Amino acid sequence: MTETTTTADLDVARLRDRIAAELDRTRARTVLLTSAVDDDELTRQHSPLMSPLVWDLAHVGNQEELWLVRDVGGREPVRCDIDELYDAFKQPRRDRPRLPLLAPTEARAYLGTVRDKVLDLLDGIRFTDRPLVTDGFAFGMIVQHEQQHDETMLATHQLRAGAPALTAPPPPQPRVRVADEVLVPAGPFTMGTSTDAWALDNERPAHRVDLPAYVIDAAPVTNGAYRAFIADGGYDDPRWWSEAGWQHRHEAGLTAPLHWRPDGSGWAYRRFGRWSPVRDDEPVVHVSFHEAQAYATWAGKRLPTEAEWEKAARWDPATGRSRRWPWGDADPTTEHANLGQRHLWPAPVGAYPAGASPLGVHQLIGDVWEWTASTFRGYPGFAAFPYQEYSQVFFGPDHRVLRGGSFGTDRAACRGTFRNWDYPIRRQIFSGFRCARDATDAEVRG
Ligand code: AVJ
Ligand code: FE
Repeated sequence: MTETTTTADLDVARLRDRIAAELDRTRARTVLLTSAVDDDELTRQHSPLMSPLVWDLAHVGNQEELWLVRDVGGREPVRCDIDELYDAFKQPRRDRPRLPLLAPTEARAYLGTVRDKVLDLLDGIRFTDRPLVTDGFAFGMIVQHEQQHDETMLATHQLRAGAPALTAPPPPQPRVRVADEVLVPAGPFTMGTSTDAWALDNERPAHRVDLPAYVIDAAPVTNGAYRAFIADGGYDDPRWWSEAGWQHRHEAGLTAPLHWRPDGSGWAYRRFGRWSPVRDDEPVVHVSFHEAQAYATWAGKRLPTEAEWEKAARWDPATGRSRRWPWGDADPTTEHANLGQRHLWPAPVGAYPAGASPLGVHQLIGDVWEWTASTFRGYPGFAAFPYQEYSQVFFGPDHRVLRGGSFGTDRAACRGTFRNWDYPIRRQIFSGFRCARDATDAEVRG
């Protein structure tokens, strides 16, 4: 009998290698985030908004067990006794520290056991038997899930009161001067995707959206611009705020972004346990949707809809196509965007000229998640896959969409179509924004 290696075999081998590499790279990040502090810091709750770090850790392993070991692999459970503890819908975040959670050592052992089984079953997989494994989707979903919790753990580290645990080099300096605004001409573009193999259900399907001409900020709103809003009494003037925003501003006593404090005549910003002066040319981070919306109104603008954000990020006027990323279809390098926790805060405007979109819109990917005006909804033709609890149960008026990823987002967990969402009052996430406005008649005529 002769054995032949077909192109299909090589493709399968290449996909297996890629999955193993992504799982490995992601686990190294999880280990970094959970070995940087001692067991007490891992098991305490640093904010009622967040889980103890050790909950995120075991939850990541439990999701990997549920989807890859049990569902994809059809194997025996590793630990079916802990499913309930790590079910995010059964355990509200504020109650998690009082649960009988696995201790850090047990959790690490559990993750190791699950991962060994996953690598073992990956060895024999063909990626053709069911939609769940087509093009390695379930593995991609689990990589993204772990990366999302890694970003959540990073936000927990930012909330820790204890000694600094994480370090990274500062982001690059500006290389170009960036314009204030960019005109996006009227016309249709393709929003979402039907072809990106690891895109999640809420990014699907691709559909045409026709937009009138609009103007969008060429960069995220900076600390310097935001300071001007504060200095102008923006937090004390109800004209700029929505009714819900104004009410929240009072109840929560908001006066500046989270992690800011007055510093002489200016402001300081606490980044992962260290105070430093607020730098005017960096995108503002740790603001809520309500603050973003108030700023935009004060500036005579508004927040972009997510369709406006995505057209500015993906639409290529030369071909009419939508790209996967602002710079093209290739995955980001360190030249394109401030992603992946390589730096611990946003990069100044102008630091990533290679990452600009064809229309010249900068820093759409990385630096800060950008609040949009849009509530989180399914696209026309949406179908929940593989479970309703990933996206569908969050559809409705309560959540606003954020786009683009932050300095703490991994490249596997963002792209031009990726949609994040949160409550409009939240700001412990790495959230900023840019503004947009309708184009004037003169601008439309050129
Ligand atoms: C998409 C970031 C809003 O963290 O709640 C993690 C991702 N879903 N585990 C979240 C998620 C299930 C989700 N966000
Ligand atoms: Fe989760």
